[in-house]
Amino acid sequence: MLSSLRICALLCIVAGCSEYDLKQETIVEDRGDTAAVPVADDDTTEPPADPSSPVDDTARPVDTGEPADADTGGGALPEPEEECNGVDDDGDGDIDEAFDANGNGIADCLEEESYCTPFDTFEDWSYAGTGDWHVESGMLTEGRSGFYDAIAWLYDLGAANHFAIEVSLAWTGSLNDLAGIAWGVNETDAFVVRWDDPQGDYGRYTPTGRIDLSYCSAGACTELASSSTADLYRVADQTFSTMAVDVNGDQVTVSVDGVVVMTATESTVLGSGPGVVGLYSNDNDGGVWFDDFCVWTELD
Ligand SMILES: [Ca+2]
Ligand SMILES: [Ca+2]
Ligand SMILES: [Ca+2]
Ligand SMILES: [Ca+2]
Repeated sequence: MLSSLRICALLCIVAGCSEYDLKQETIVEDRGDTAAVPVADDDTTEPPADPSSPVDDTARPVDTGEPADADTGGGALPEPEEECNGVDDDGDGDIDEAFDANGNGIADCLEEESYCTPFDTFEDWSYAGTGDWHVESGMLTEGRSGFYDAIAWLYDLGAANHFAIEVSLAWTGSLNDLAGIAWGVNETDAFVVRWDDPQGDYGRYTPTGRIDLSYCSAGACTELASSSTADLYRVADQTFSTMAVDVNGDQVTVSVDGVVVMTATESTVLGSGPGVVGLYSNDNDGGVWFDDFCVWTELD
């Protein structure tokens, strides 16, 4: 017996047992059991208190308030995505944004290329007046000294509420005045968007150059809108810039090299084009050069 007790005591010492440890274990177990019961009791007692308490009633509407419901609903519904369809699907105020690959202002799915020429020939074109129009090295050029008003035109491309016209423009020499795009042409009458004083040789504008929208009749042009805020200086070394006109209802937007340089709301352009489209030149002593002329219309 004694030897057995000694062995037990020894084992107890080696294992690190003590009376204190045993008491601790018991306390921990008791606390856990005691704690678990009151918490469960508290949970069980809370719901009956809610319906009878006015404070809880007040709290309920806050819990079931609209923001919580709206958040749940917003997360559940998929956000509408913009599609190319002539409708503002995502409701951001822009129609078919990010669907204009060529940047002409007309959505890809709705546009029709009505005409495009790299000016290898000038055979389909007509012109009136004293302009010196001719094709040279695959470009259309016009230029001579003296005041004149020259419009070259193509055939009738029909009517559209939304149309866009683009051309590449360059200059050589000096004392170049006005060059641009024409539509709704009836020989010497036309709507024109013109780029004036591109080399600043006449010092008319600061910064250099100016864009205007005018209606010209037999050489007399009535200005409808203009802007000279953009720097439109270009060296006369035959380097091309792109001029683009977007007419959407009564809204006219003019861009140069992809930057909007003039916007106007002008009721007289409603239903004006594209019709007979063309190019405009006035008093370009050194010479203006045109290339890659294109016209697009938006399908109904
Ligand atoms: Ca949109
Ligand atoms: Ca759309
Ligand atoms: Ca486009
Ligand atoms: Ca001139």
